[in-house]
Amino acid sequence: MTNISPLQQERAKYQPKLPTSLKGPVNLVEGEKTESVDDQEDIKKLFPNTYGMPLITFEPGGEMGGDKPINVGVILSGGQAPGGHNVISGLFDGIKRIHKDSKLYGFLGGPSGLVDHDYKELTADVVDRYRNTGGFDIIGSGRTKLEEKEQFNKGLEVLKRLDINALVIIGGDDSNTNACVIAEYYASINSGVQVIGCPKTIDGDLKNEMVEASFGFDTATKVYSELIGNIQRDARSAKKYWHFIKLMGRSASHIGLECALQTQPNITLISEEVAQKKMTLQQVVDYMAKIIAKRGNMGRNYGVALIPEGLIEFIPEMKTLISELNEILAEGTKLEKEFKLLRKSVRLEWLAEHLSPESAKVFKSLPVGIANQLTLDRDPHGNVQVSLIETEKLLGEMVKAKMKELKKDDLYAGKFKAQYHFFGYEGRCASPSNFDADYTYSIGVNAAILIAAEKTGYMSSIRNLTQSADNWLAGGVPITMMMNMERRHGHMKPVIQKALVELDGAPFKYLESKRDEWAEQTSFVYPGPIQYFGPSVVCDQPTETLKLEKA
Ligand code: FBP
Repeated sequence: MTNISPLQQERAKYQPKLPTSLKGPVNLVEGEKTESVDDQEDIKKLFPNTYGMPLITFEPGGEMGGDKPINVGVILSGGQAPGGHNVISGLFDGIKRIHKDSKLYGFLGGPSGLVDHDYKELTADVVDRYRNTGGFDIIGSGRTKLEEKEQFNKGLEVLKRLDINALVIIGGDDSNTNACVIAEYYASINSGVQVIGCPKTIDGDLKNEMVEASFGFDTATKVYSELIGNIQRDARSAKKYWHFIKLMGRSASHIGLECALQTQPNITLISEEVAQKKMTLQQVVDYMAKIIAKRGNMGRNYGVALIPEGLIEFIPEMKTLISELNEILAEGTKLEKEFKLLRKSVRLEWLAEHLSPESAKVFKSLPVGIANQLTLDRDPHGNVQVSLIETEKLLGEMVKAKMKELKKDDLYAGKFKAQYHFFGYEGRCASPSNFDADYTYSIGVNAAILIAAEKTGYMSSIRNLTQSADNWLAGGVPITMMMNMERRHGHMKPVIQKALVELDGAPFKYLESKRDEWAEQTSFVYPGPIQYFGPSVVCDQPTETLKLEKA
């Protein structure tokens, strides 16, 4: 017996596809100088060394590549996303291609590994064991925020000791914000260490004109869509449950939207739409109840509702409440310290007294469990940990009450029974789809070339992703280009702007055109498991979101 599954053994042999431009020597083409997406003056002032750099494209040919080894340190940061191991294997192969004596070091357990000097060399035999596998276990990940000069200087000590030329940070918007801050600092002190970011997150909210998708989104949404499809088949077979499915994705609803496009459920809530329409919690419940009643009155006492995990933050009254709670609970403040000293039983009451009268009213109306979940520790970047809030149950309870009311008024003749699910962790470490395996390997090789080109403060970017991998465009985007100023932990900070679902974008427009039909009819699609082998029309498809965005 071996602990490597037969599929894993086969996947180990998979050779990820690369864009033609990255297969041999490359030419670096500089594009236009860039500006940040917003707050240009502030960002320029904060990043004098890395602001305004040009876009970079790599084209086949030329002399690129070095005659000396390059040593690189790599960090996996934040939540797991399928393909992280392939970024590392691409990076490894890339630097070895530049010089056979190049070395790759992995900092362990996320950004803290750099500060604590906790690392290991990633040699060929280590890297080979992780090719095309899911997970981040090759070096582990973590959410420590790197923002203090002391941390950067401590990190620099080990980088210098190991003769490391560049640090590659594989992370989401917050981690790449950190990458940008470190790049700026290391450039400002002429440290000789470059910093390159790589776009990771299953949430799909790290994207813009130059970064078409974050890696992991493709695989994770395929896994969730398989599970949703299975549940839809169960719902249609048993005909007795409504399944309320909360989907990860933090603030943005990209995951919910993509899964809806793949599976055609009866209800899909999109947080960004709820915010735009300024819907109250009760209005969201009424919307769901109307569909449930309509189906119930037709004898269809079953269905599937997709709920983005960040929904609660987008309901205006909840948003105000959360931001007031964030201010009160901002780490290190007088109020936060006071709050932490209180007995658990009096905490909610105490908080209500410190909120505005409107927010106190909302706070008191919530089930105690949900109110408590809203007070849990923020993550190191100051975000509410939405994955810990049981929004699906909150909505389920409120819908149940509404169905009773409708029944009393003779507007509903069906039966409502709910089952609850939360899909998130199930998809984050899945074996990467061919798309993610190819995309991440390319991101890694591309990062190695950016390093050889002596660039810093850039994100490794692969575009044109709806084409075959041969035609993908490789290059670099200055991270400052994606930044704006936002309030975090009670202060204005430069951060990468999150990409939320665009309500005038093609993916949402398509959902909007279909959802009434999907609500009333049963139009379920069952995508089945990810296919790794077989016709490319089944195996190598990008997400529906990307296809619609690029159509
Ligand atoms: P990243 O933004 O770091 O990629 O994390 C994404 C995510 O999976 C979110 O969808 C989810 O809200 C969060 O991580 C959960 O965090 P944790 O792993 O700390 O429970």
